[in-house]
Amino acid sequence: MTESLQDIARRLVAPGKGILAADESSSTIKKRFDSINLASTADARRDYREMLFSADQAMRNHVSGVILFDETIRQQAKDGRALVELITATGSIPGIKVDTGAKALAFHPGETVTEGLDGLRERLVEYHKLGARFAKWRAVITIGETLPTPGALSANAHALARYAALCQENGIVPIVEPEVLMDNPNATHTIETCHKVTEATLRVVFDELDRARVDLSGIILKPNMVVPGKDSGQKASPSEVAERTVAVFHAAVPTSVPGIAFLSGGQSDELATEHLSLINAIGDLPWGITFSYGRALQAAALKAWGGKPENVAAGQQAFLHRCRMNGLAALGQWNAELEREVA
Ligand code: 5MM
Repeated sequence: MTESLQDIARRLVAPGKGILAADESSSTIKKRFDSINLASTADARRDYREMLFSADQAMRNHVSGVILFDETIRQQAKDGRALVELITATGSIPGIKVDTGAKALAFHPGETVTEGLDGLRERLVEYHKLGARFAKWRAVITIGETLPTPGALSANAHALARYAALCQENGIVPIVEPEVLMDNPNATHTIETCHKVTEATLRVVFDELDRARVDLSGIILKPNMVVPGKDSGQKASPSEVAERTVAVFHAAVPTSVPGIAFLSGGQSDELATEHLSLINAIGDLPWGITFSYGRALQAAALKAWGGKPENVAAGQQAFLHRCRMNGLAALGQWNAELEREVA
């Protein structure tokens, strides 16, 4: 039986579970591998992802879905099984990144628009056959003295909406990711500015989704949290981050959206977990709120693995630890003592 968009979306934000963003494009995974002095070959990328997806306990108990890159959805594990099969065997749902990246937006210096709409309908049909049941598209919004501009906001929101409609037409749940950056060069903006820009961005995104006739009950929103820019010198308390983030959602996210799954955006592993937990601890929220972390789930595992087959168990252990901590955060039950105890 075909699962409905609503059922898939609800499974992605099941209590205590969240999404592993493993959709690094070739240039990003190369950067990650550079940090452990590992050459980024197709086999090394396969080995790394195989290590993560076969971490049985982590996947089974804490990972509702995995976002893959085009290469990965077509790759086989060492035993010949498709990597997608490793994921489904744990009960987790395979997903796919379908945008082709953020490109300079004409007449908008310092801003980008995310591309990938050409041929998307046909690609979605193929990805569905390959097992993907949800997709992801990331729009990038930069804060600067005069940024973001209305032109960049609407171009990105429009593309997100067209992508989301195409996904739903093909039985695929769209993850709608408008990321307001915290770690762009010279990110001196305050938390107050991030608050305003995130709210304005989400309003434009939901206007465009509505105009494109997207069914909000069959999407997942993947936003940033409201935090100060990394060069601002401002130190916001975790509770302020949580309160402002939830205030933005109440102002701009319709309650028909079933789930919100955060990106980590360059926050430290532990802070990304703490913020998520405090957000959930606020309670009485109409959305399922969880993680869809890339760096904050993988950084420790990548380091422990180091590209060496003899370190697979250590890499999986580090991955399990971050998954457990974030699983607790998704329930609003994480605390720092627990983090150190288990570590
Ligand atoms: C895993 O990183 C994703 C892919 O980025 P590139 O296309 O640049 O390689 C990225 O879209 C990711 O899914 C989100 O930004 C969340 O990741 P973080 O690391 O911010 O949690």
